[in-house]
Amino acid sequence: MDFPHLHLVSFDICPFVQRSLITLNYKAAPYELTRIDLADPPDWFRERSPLGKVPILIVNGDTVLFESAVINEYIDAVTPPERLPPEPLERARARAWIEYLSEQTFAQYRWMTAADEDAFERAAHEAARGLERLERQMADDHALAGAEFSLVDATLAPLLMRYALLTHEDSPWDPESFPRLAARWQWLEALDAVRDSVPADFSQRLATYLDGQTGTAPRQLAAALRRG
Ligand SMILES: N[C@@H](CCC(=O)N[C@@H](CS)C(=O)NCC(=O)O)C(=O)O
Repeated sequence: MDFPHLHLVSFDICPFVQRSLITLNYKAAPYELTRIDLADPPDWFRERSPLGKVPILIVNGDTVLFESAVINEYIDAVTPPERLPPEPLERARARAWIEYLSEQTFAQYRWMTAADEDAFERAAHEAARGLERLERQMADDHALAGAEFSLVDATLAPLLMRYALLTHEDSPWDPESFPRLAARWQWLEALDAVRDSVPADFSQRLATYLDGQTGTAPRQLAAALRRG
């Protein structure tokens, strides 16, 4: 069977797209990339993306896959060896933690874009609880911190990359409080697949996006990003 033509449709600062880029990079899969502006998406994208969201993966020009977790499993399946456990229960557990990380990604977004002080504090609290649970789980769970890269890592890296960049005194992230997550991030950030999953000016692009939000917290975070 010929290797399928993979065409990923992307928005530069989207953490869900980044998961698929990490997977494509890690698996050294050839792909075509089209960046769109989510604030003004082209008509063809509206027609092809069932939920109006990125990422979508267009396979062989006609079949559209959506939902980053599903896209990643497909990429993984066509580029063996697979990076999910083969045993059904372990595989299901890894998928469950990928879902958990999606919730944490939304919590992070609520924190980054909070419209007022109350919302910012609530979101910081919620995000910190999510990270605490993850840190505890990582103590003895190889689904989360195995010896090798997995699709869970492809999902974890975008979340931790943003926390590492968004320094703020009220950040839910603190490497000293989350040593296992911090160690995993140190390992992940050194991977080419992770480094190459965002544009070189990613911080600036994220800062520009945050500057466009209402509320003072996003602008403070944008300023922190610009300071570097
Ligand atoms: N569950 C989806 C979430 C994707 C998602 O929320 N993408 C955002 C950008 S980061 C999006 O396309 N938002 C546009 C919208 O909601 O209209 C996935 O994992 O792919």
